[in-house]
Amino acid sequence: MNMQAPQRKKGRAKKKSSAPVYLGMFTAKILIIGPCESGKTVLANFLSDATETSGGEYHPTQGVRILEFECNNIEVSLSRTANCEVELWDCSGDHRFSTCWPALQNDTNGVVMVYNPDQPNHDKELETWYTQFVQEQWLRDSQCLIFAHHKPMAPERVRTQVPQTLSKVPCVHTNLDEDPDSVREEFKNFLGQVLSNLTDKRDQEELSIMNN
Ligand SMILES: Nc1nc2c(ncn2[C@@H]2O[C@H](COP(=O)(O)OP(=O)(O)O)[C@@H](O)[C@H]2O)c(=O)[nH]1
Ligand SMILES: [Mg+2]
Repeated sequence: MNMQAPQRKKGRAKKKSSAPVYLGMFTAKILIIGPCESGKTVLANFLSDATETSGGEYHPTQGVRILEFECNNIEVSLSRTANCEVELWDCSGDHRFSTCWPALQNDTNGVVMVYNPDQPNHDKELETWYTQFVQEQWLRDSQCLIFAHHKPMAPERVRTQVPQTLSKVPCVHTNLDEDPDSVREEFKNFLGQVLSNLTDKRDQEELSIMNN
């Protein structure tokens, strides 16, 4: 994409404009990962507006499902907006599919980790996913988001905390019954971060081409 700055004539006063700059249409590959039965598929369907329902029965995802949808008017940074074609990869939490992980990880722009804070073992699991999919893939923490997902009518228990290793990753609590809009909003903000990383990388590449 051409990102040339508009040329200005010398001597003229800069005209201030408050209208946001539109950066164009991007494509982003986002993975949804985390322990089994944490709500990854439910959240992926919700975010992509898929009408599929399981009627309350649990159907474990086999390997991966890819959902495609458009998300528009994303704020990438102050006064810069973009549209995005999202490829949401709803991955199975079952480690028997780990042979597919390299294919899932290839060209990933962002990772959403989902866990159930009512499940005492989920913190350890989350750490494993983080190590494999973020640290070992050299992704930045700003390319990650944690959804602490609350299922309806979950019993009040001692809530599992996000482990220390993931303390720099933003974590938001999601409850589709109580506040579905904030889930969409948080995801959109996250896409802004992902696109900001993408445009920074592209700007750097353009600069290094110009300097060579
Ligand atoms: N009604 C409702 N059910 C949920 C919600 N989140 C998870 N579930 C149920 O919990 C089970 C596991 O969810 P699923 O998204 O398939 O988990 P995954 O293995 O992480 O993909 C399914 O039976 C879902 O119907 C939710 O927000 N609302
Ligand atoms: Mg699933």
